[in-house]
Amino acid sequence: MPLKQVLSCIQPTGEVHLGNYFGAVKNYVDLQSKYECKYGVVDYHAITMPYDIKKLRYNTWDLIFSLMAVGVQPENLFVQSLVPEHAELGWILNCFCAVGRLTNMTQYKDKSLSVNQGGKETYISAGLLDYPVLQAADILIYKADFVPVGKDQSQHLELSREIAQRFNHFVGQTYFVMPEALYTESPNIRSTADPLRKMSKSAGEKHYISLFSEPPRIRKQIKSAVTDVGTNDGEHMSPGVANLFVILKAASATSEIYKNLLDDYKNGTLRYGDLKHVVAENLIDLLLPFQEKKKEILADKKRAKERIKASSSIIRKKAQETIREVKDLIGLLNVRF
Ligand code: AQP
Repeated sequence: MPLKQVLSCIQPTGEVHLGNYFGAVKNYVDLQSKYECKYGVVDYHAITMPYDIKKLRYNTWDLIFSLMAVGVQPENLFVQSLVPEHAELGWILNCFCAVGRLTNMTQYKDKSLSVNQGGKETYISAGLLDYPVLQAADILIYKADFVPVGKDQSQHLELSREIAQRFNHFVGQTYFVMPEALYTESPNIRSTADPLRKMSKSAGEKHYISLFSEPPRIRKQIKSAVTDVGTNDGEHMSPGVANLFVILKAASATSEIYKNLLDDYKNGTLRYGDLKHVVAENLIDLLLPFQEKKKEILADKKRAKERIKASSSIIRKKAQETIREVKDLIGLLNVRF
């Protein structure tokens, strides 16, 4: 039996944070032993919001190095703009998606609001509206069975399925596979500075904890995490405390520590300072080996870049095959020059 296909993507818009890692990237690593996996660093997506040209190129490579450092195998990694067939399929799939579905997307609404924050005169790009269709192309082009993502992406994945269904109906055959989301046990990490919003880079520096921050910064960020304003009654856990428990469970090698602290919480004896200390130290224990590994990769950047160019070229072959089939199916010309 051929192995099931896994595909997921991540935007090179800055540092990898705990939300990305516990919500999706940890699964990227674990799934590699069971499935045929492909993971894209999606730079076409990163240009849908205002951005800095030099930073984008830096961020693209930095994200590649970070993913390698946490255990993603280089042969499974590719850079989206090195596989331009994603954009070609994206165009075709645009014609199988209603505009109204795109204007209704939560992320479009949130991000288009943030574009105009800060008083800078700018505009909402058509790319921002359209990026869920490109995302559908990212997934469908590899006929992925499973897509490891955080909960914030569930609406986009549903749209990918809808687009696939509409396409299949039009061509009169089950051509595209219906992709399914794979969630980790912690698919929704909140900002420690404001637990009512998700941990995210675009919300600003205090709203995310980078995997590659120095230990003193991690301690400081966890120490200043919002817990609750009232007293702990052992029953109604506030979003901030719940988030710290989620992070601890995801980071901690032993469930014993987690269980003991949770018992303290239930008994009303938990001191938040103690919880924060344990969370910070467990995080640091988890992250230090990643940080060491990244230093090794950075010491031979050239080699790492060559490996990713090679893997992108191999992965591209599969994307080209799909494009040829799709063009045949919908009546476009297929000429090999
Ligand atoms: N807070 C989160 N909890 C769980 N999963 C999360 N993901 C992102 N934030 C959380 C998951 O990480 C993967 C990569 O997502 P992305 O490319 O959208 O990452 P991002 O743009 O870097 O995420 P940010 O920081 O949240 O960016 P903005 O602020 O621009 O939206 C996805 O699988 C996502 O679900």
